[in-house]
Amino acid sequence: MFWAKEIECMSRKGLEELQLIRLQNTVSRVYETVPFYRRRFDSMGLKPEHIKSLKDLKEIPFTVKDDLRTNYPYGLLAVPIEKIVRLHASSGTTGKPTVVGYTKGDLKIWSELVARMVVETGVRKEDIAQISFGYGLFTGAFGLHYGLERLGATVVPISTGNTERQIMLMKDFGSTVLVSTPSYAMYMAEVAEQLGIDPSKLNLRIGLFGSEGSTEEMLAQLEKKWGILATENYGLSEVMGPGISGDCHMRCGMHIAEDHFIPEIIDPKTGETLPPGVEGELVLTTITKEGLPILRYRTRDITSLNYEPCPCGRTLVRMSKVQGRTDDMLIIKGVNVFPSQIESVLMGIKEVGPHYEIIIKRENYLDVLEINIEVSDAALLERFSDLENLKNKIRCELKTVLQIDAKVNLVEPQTLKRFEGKAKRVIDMRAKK
Ligand code: DLL
Repeated sequence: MFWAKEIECMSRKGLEELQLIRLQNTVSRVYETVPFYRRRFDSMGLKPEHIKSLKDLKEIPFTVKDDLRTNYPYGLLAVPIEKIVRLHASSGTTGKPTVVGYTKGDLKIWSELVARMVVETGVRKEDIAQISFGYGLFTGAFGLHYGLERLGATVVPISTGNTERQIMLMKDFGSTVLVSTPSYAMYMAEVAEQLGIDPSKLNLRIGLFGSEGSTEEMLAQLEKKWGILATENYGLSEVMGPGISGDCHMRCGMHIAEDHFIPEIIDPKTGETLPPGVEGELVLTTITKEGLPILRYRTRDITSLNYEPCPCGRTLVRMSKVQGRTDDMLIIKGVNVFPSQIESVLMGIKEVGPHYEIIIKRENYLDVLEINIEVSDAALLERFSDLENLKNKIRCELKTVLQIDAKVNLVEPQTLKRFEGKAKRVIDMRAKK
């Protein structure tokens, strides 16, 4: 039930005392060892000893992804490179990736935190965990791998791809836990069905899904298809990787490992701190990292924090599902639209499947939102009036939620692109004009 009960169920007062000591240590350390932070602090007249309470965290300037790029590859490391035993990098779509380095101590904590996170969902050492994340510079596979091994579970490091083989081995090995993106889990279920295997009859009991957003509706579909408890976890490479937060078995928000990270929610426009419960951008400060400590990192992920005690008994704050990223919010005809809002509507309509594509174009200087979505049953495409009714229904529901019109194209099952890693469902063609 618990991995480290004394921490996971700690009183807020005790936790804050621990956080303050660790924060002060981190601030002093980066001031001494990372010229980037020292320059910033000096230019503001800020000294490590000015951080007297957790409230003083606000005095520290934000760190953003560009700071990692500017200091590429090793400029933000707080230890000499000889002390770094592992490098990972995040897959930026443009320019140089952001590089993160881990000391032996960092790797130990990382595996402990992932072990803690998977135990929260109900994973135990008797489980057989199939890791269907891509192994490589991406933190997902190695992060879960060492955490699950730390717990004592049997790890199957199958990586992504060759989906038919994934299903065969899942069956033969009797895998009980699946680690993947939610979109890949959905695709794997489809491949199993094509092979004549009912995924819910396999041995899987828990899904550990992360690395991309998923709606409640998508998780509910995964639960039904696979006959599992579908849980979600969150993380980002700049701060550590997976293990920063994850669902417990109650599935009512992802507990953040607050003994290692201090979360804040800010207004992404003004940078002002927002109160608990209010949605905004998540900012994280690491308080135990040795290799790459990071102060007030702007994640760009939109979420909110809930400090109410959880029915599971844990006192660690819970973050809500990530609503989207500040940089994936689309502005269509002047209206703010998150792809997750579209997914929620589509997943609620039983005649269409979970595979879709969002296309934004500009026609005659006007934005046009177009959605391609697979119907669940190809026979529907033959029945013109049913098809039109379904399109109208989807259009109306989208309009109610988004306040804008969308063009809906219903396409045959299994014709849209499938994803083995993070899904890319939005094609914004406006920038290309
Ligand atoms: O995706 C770390 C990770 C791996 C987390 C495996 C969980 C499982 P990056 O590649 O650096 O690291 O991408 C980080 O992915 O800022 C979010 O925008 C997004 N993300 C990660 N988990 C979730 C989630 C890993 N549960 C970026 N829900 C983050 C929504 C997520 N978005």
